[in-house]
Amino acid sequence: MSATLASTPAADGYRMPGEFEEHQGCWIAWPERSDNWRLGAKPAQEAYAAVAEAINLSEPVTVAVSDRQFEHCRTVLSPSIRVVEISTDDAWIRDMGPSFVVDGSGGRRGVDWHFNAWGGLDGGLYFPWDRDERVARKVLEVEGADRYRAPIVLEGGSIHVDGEGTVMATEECLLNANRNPDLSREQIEQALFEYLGAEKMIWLRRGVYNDETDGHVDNLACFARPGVVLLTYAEDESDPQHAISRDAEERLQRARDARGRSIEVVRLPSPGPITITAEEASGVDAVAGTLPRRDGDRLAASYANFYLGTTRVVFPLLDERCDERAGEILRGCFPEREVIGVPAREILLGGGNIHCITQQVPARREGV
Ligand code: KQY
Repeated sequence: MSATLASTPAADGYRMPGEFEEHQGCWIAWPERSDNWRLGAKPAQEAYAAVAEAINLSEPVTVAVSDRQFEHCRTVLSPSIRVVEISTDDAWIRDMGPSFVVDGSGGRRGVDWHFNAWGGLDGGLYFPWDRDERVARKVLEVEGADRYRAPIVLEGGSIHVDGEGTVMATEECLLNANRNPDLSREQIEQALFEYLGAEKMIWLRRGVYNDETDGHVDNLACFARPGVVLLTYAEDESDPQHAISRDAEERLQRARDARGRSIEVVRLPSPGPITITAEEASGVDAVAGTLPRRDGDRLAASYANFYLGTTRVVFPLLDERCDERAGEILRGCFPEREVIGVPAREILLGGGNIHCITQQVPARREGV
């Protein structure tokens, strides 16, 4: 059972914990739409299954799947992975799922943001999106967590928190006219503070080059822990990603977090540039209203788009020239966790990566 509450997380003493804090589990939604995933989504399903299995060794995974794919999904995944029927429009539970918040007395609730498929009729990625819009509420029903209905359009991948009062996001996404055109920057900040239990905003300018989400921060940077941010950094000055990363690094170096700390930036290599091949593009069904996939288009590849599990970090393998280096950097940042790379090109082809297809359920906290 899940009640919808009229108050806000901040008013009730709840906060969104950092992803590096302990989890109870993780949700993933199963891909199947053939106008986003090539070859009827079969290669993407294999990649999603590998991610689910890798995370399931860190914390219990639940997969949301349509009735059409239930038998197949149930058959290919390990029995210890819970599979539940939930209708979706696509498979990005970071964005359509709830953001969980906790208090210090064992409470756990969820924030259900408004979802408009990354821009609605003004640059959104598909139409309609009403099934995605209901996913957060259904997940909260399954989890038995009460729900806050936040009054703004927001995707979970467009924010990162340090769990100690700081929110990080890009202006490109959150201030985009296709999300909350009637709200000022200050009103958006206020809504984030109320619904995430936070008090300080770090604004980056732009997300990864050519990111179809309008620059989600989770593809560019993330908190490894309070005071430390991992940032995708293109060293090649002729790559448009270089100026974006440099600007983000400068902003982070000037910033102070909610506790007044300065931020240490750890650079991750930028893979590629990686582009779609003609064969890959031709495997995607062309449908009016869905973002087309075209031969030669640059993909928004980034190692920052990883899942930070309780005992394992699961990161995307994207470019054999720098996969190993990315893994080493992550191992250096998370010495107490196992760091595992999973082939992720098929997820990238759909427009995101491992962080975008996952949603952690934090452990309840008591006595804090
Ligand atoms: O990166 C994400 N958080 C989601 C990407 C959605 C892409 C839809 N084609």
